[in-house]
Amino acid sequence: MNAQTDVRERSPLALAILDTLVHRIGKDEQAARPHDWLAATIFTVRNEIIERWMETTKATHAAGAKRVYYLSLEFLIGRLLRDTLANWEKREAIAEALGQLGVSLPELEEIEPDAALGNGGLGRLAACFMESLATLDVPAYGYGIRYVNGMFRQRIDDGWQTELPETWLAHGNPWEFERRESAYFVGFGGEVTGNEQGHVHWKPAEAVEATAVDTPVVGWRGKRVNTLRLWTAISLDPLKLDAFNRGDFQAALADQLRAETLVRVLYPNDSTAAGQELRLRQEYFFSSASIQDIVRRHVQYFGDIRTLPDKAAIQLNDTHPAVSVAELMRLLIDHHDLGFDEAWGITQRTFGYTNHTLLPEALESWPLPLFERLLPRHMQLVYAINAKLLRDLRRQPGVDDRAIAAVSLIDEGGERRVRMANLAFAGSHSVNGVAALHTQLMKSTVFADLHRVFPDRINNKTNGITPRRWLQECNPGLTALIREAIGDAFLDGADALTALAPFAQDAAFTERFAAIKRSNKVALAEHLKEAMGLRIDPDALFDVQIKRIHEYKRQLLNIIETVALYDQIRSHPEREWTPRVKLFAGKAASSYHNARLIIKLANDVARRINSDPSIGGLLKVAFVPNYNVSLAEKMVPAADLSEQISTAGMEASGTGNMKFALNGALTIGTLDGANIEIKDHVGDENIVIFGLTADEVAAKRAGGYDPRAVIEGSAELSQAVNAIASGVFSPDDPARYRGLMAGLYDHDWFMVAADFDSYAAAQRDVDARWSDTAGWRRATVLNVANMGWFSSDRTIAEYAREIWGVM
Ligand code: 26Q
Repeated sequence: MNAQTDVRERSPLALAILDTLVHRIGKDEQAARPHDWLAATIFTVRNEIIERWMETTKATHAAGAKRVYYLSLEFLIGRLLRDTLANWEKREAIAEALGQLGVSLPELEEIEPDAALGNGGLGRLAACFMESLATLDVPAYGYGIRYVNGMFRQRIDDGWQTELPETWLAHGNPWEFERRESAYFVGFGGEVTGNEQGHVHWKPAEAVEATAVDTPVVGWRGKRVNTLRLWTAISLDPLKLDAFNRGDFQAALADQLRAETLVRVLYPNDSTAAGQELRLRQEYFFSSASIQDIVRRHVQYFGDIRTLPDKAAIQLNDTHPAVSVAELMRLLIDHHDLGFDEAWGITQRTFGYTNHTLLPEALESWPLPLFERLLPRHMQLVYAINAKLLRDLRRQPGVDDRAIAAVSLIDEGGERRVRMANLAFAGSHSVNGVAALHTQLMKSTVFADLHRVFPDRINNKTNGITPRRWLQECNPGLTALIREAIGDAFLDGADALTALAPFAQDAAFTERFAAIKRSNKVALAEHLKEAMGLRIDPDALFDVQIKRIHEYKRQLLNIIETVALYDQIRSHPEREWTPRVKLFAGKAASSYHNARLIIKLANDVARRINSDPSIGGLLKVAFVPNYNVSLAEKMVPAADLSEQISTAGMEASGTGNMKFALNGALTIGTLDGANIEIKDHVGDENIVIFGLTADEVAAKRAGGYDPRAVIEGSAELSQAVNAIASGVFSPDDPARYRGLMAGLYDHDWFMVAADFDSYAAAQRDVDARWSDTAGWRRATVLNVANMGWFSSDRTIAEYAREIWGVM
């Protein structure tokens, strides 16, 4: 840290931080370590924010305004200090104050742990939405779980992924406020009894207490501060005195353990996690606490539970909180004495449901016996809802048994299961997809029958990203250049970025733009050298694929093409190859065998290529460990090429694709998810599209696709696949990739072979474009200029008007 300035020159803000350090952290300047300064800074900032937080809450209350509740099992918010200071417009003031204390703000920002309370896109979307809600001055609460261990930390050992616990709370969390007074009982199991008056009573066998922990969410320019409310669990009576009196320490400890276990881990997005009892417990725990909290607040402020839909809009982030539908029904009927039909009307008018996936194996369903054992009252309500749903259906003309079976909340094929997507669909007035193609496919595939019955329910809300974090904060150089060119309007409305378009023709401007990209690449190169000893040339094309590792996202296609390119460079050293750095990062669900193997393959390929002097440094490959929000903030601004190469029809939207394009990377991608809308906005000439369309993929799958013939018909592809299969990249275990490659020959579900030639040709097109420096620069500027529409402010404004009825 820097030399300290004279004590007399300290501003009130510096003195406030110092005072916090001493009185709150209990350290003096000499003893304070970086984490102490970080905590003191956050506490000081938080103090200022609290006033606005209370103001906004009071104003909402006074206005009797409708509130939005975003229920999500994931909030991938990352670090908060830079984001909060930037939005509060206090970053310079705090930097200056800390400077007077000999402390560097950027260094503090860099040691803040990521709140990694999510897997990937769905969790990050929830975080962007929270920021946009506050920015648009929408009264909103995010509800989720305060996982003690969020997403695991990834270490790469000899090329393999190792999962380590993420201990983000090790130094405490100065952002949060524990609200002991906001606590609710959440019961599990037990029995349901009824009396003669028809009153139902559920007596759970066990219960935990959900306690609220609040984090302030500051919108752009500090206009509004909303609340992210995460639930933690404590055992009902921590000491369980009667157990202790009887000397039953085991029982008391078991209770406590059960509560702690509930909020210990975030489940990965793999199908093996589905069906696990603890996951259903988590879903109910947080749904119940959230719905109780919402209902309590409504009754306290407005008195009458019947007006709930006028004052509360609850959005379900995928089906993970779908049991909330049954929970609200339970509270309305059992606690507020409403009749079934009235309760159902209120429920439907209150909920909206967002779907994020079409993969049938990813649609949540629970074995009926498990659901019934854990939630006996909810099981009854699910049956009652189903009876009404199917009864109404029967009255419609042309509804046959097949349609009834498809719409039913219970899957009767084989072991009976409760279908959470059908429950969420039936219990909501709005069901939305997250990109145009995705919404269209919802209507024509997984939800076809429900769509026929409820033709007005499905609607589209194309995803977005917050330009504060994903442009202004992660790319200050580019932000400054844009301001100089077109003024500040884009800071308050990203659509204004279109004013940048004419500058694409201005060579002096595009040169400065390119210089900023280069300096971001230098910064990333330095970081990677420090973090992993990697040496890369900032003048090479940075080709980046960073996202969860999944076969449908086709990291394998990229790796195989890299191997083919490597072969080409060796065979034709006389050609003019574009120097490339291929960067990969992402985590694999720990039980997902092929995803782990793909990580190992990327590392094996990297080792071999990087140590081959014969290609003269023209190609470098690296797998960067522990991908998270903070790493994305470093990699996105430094990318030249954004890999968005999922099998068409499988990526609901993607949001990484938006982040790259907004930071002036060109996309190489399939016609999938939001890539299609990105193409429509940036223009066909400024994006590189390849591969099968979703319709073509479906047709191929239906009509005898022969991957073996495709592989054998492509010299480049078969060479690469055979090299990998025969152990060229794994001499220590030549059989390592035999199974993975055999899968391509056998079925190739993800159409890697089918799209290979088209992808390889697209990559050579990228090379050609890169050689045309002026053309490349023009295209990158036009990407930035046309990406404003993908601001999550636009997305949230659409939700607010069309689903929630606020704004
Ligand atoms: C389900 C059951 C049991 C355990 C875990 C899960 C689970 C957890 C996380 C299922 C799915 C997820 C995450 C899904 C996800 O991130 N989907 C992505 O959502 C983004 C935002 O809409 C889209 O852009 C991506 O296309 C989509 O893949």
